[in-house]
Amino acid sequence: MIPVSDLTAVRRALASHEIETPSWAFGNSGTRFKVFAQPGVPRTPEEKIADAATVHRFTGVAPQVALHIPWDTVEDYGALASYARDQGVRLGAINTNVFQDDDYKLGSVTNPDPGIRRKATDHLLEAISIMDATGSRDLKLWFSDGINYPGQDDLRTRQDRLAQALRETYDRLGDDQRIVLEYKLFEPAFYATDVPDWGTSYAHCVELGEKATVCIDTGHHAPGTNIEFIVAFLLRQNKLGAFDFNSRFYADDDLMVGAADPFQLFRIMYEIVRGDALHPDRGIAFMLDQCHNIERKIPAVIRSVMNVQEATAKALLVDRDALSAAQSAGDVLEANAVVMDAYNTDVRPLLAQVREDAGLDPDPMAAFKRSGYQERVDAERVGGEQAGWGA
Ligand code: AOS
Ligand code: ZN
Ligand code: ZN
Repeated sequence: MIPVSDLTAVRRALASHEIETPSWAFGNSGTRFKVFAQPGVPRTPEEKIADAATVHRFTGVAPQVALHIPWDTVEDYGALASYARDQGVRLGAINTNVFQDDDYKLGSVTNPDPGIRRKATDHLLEAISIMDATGSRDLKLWFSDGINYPGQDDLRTRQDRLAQALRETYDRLGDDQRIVLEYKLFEPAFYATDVPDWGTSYAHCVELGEKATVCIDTGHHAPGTNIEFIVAFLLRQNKLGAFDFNSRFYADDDLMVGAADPFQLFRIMYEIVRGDALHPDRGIAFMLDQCHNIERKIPAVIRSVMNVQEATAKALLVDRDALSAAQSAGDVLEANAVVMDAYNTDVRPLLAQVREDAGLDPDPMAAFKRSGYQERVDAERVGGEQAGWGA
């Protein structure tokens, strides 16, 4: 592990790391079986932003909140951006929604009906206009498109339709804007999804150009997939744009990141550190994409942010010189020991110190609990919104 005397750089890296929270994590959500409504959930996009700002106030590393359109539709997006600024946060990725409309039963941008493809692409273009108003950099694209049965539609033609919609969308991007294209193995389509894996996303992004990059949702792979390999590969190609962090035991569970497999999160963050891609200037968006169906939402997001920080701190503690010496010497056990030493370090005191240095409470969970924020919004907000899932 890195000697204590060298911790300044680690502390600096941790202080500059940024994690983006999703507006929908603060709303009611559930499974297809039941949505358990909670008191105090936001009724408006502004209230979601206020909750995200609360997470930032206690953690100091979550200054950006992602929106989902149309769940976060407002009249004036410029005004929403200044509201966010007043709360101490910025508006982040604009997530598009071409999956929650009866028209999209057979797909959105890959639908056999050209009229429906037009409607879906127009939504993506509208999202870029929203980005113009909010100052957002990232257009987050996730397509639920796919088919349930062999023969239902032509796999190859659907790729052509996808490429066409992506091209039109890409050509509308401003200089400082980009597409982050997410993939997902299955669900809601059960036989073939049109963007099922990182290779498909990567190939479309390469074809589009440098303003298109891949988004890795950690819950969207087959069990056993080596996600850190994907991270290393895409970083090497300059094609990793974003993460949707969450954790899963079975499929796309959208549980708190780092809850199911903190070791996997550490391995992912190690590749980020190894690729020198932690600093916000490097352009990787570390977003959360989670639903808190039964636990209270704001503390769950605070816990998730802390889980990412803990994995990151451990990744930063890997003694890279010792590791590379062991690797060059072919010392398998020593190389593995160097990595495991860092993983097995209790980094909570280090993170408490980083927070104190930033003028924050060393224990964000306890500080939030003491603040009375939850009780206040529980009393003030009646009739909170459903996030959009699990209706
Ligand atoms: C869906 O499974 C994806 O994770 C998308 O990122 C989706 O848009 C997100 O969950 C927010 O709705
Ligand atoms: Zn996602
Ligand atoms: Zn998902």
